Amino acid sequence: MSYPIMTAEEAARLVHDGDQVGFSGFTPAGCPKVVPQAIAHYAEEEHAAGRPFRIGVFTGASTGDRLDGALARAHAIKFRAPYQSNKDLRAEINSGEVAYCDMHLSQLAQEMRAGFFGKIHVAIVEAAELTEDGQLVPTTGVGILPTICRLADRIIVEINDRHPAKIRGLHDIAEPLDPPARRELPIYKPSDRVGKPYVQLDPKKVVAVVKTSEPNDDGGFAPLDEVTQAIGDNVTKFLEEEIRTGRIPREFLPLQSGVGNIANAVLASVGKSPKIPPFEVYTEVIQDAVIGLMKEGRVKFASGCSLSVSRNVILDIYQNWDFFKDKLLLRPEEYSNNPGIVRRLGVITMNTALEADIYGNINSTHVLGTKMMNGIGGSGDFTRNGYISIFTTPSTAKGGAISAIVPMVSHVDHSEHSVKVLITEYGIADLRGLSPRQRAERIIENCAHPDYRPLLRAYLAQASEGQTPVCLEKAFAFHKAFAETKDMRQAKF
Ligand code: 0RQ
Repeated sequence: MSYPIMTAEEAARLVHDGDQVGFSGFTPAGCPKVVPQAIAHYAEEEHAAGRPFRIGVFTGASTGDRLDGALARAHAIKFRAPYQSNKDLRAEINSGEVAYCDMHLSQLAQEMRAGFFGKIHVAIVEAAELTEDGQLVPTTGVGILPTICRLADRIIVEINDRHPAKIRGLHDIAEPLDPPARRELPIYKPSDRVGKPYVQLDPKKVVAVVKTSEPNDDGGFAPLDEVTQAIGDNVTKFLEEEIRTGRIPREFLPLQSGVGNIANAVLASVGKSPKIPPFEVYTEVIQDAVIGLMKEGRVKFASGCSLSVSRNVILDIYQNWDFFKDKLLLRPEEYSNNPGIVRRLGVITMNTALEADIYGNINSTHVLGTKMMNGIGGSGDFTRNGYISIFTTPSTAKGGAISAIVPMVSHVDHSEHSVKVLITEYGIADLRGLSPRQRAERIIENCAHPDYRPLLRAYLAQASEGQTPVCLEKAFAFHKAFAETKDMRQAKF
């Protein structure tokens, strides 16, 4: 069959007010680019004509500015799940204009299939190739791609010729059976394949094919500074000691690392250690540091859901495809983030906190308790099930006016039960096997910024009762001080 070739503007008109729309990709990698922008323009025209136009947006994770940013600025989003990191969308979420459902990424596809979100009308997906019989080869991000292609009535495909046909084979695409028919997902090492190198879709559902050459957005990373370097070195020191004592097997275990500057810096530092053998990565986002370490022979294999790398790095990968093709694998997030597989493989997880409390609870999502930053993403999928789950954070934010170590977190994403190690630029708090009282001592001593240690000790002195010594009256004294004076150091105990 021949597909209807259209412009992005024509394709955008196939999306209607009230539709629930699924998009491919994970981070800006693999997201459609020109059709979402055209939908944003169409929404603005509809609004100008006095007609409503708002859609539900489902993605793998965060997207590019041409998707979340453009649609948010056009006031075209009424519902959003499961993760975002765009400043304009964040503003709409925090003002209440967009209903945002922050959730564990591994669960989204199953919950969509189960009908928890209602009907999915349209799938808009990026592809490197689409054959006449409906084999779709994704690009650099997968996310929920196979599920939305199956659930949607209408599929719009952006064929992006920046991604060469030779990447067929980069992907391992499968969807598990749903309960009660589900069996184990047979991945026993990061390089195991369980699916096909393409998404099989029904060609009759393809209502438009749009051709483009647009590259992924290129965020880039901040250069290492003293703080991120010290955090990376502390993580490395911790892992080296675990290998030395035999608590981590000598051949090492697969690593997961989160998104952002700190995660990228941590992985780069771990990779340089001569005491850590070459290792594998089982993660969701493969960032620049992994590719650099692969070239140095330090990373043997990386399985993820997206290749979220800078533009020069993706060019390097495609130019040296023979070297990379048997070292990289991209899967749907239902597999890359699957809690059962993470537990089975013994993945060592490394994620970033906004704030941690002295008992070991982590807030990764809400600035000062109420304002959404990005979302929990895959951090919960990995943290709860990791062999050892590590959280890193600089000890302070905003020039020292905010302590990342607080008496009580203002929002909980990862509870004390899931968090095994906390690391800042000042040191390592190994929390394994400790009671809340012991954890509090260790976190204050090893991780808090020296300016805040006396304040945290003063708090703890007033919070002396119970298994978890919380002083309910003063638990949010840091946050209250910041709200009143813009400086947590003004907290009074
Ligand atoms: O803001 O840039 O305006 O100064 O938060 O902080 O230190 O640059 O950290 O870029 O690594 O992101 C938790 C957000 C960290 C991220 C988070 C301010 C700080 C700065 C960013 P400015 P940094 P990073 C899998 C893993 C959840 C999802 C996850 C994240 C900005 O790692 O979204 O782990 N994690 N996914 O100044 C107020 C505090 C603060 C604070 C920092 N306590 N209060 N502001 N900031 N601490 C990936 C996926 O799922 C796709």
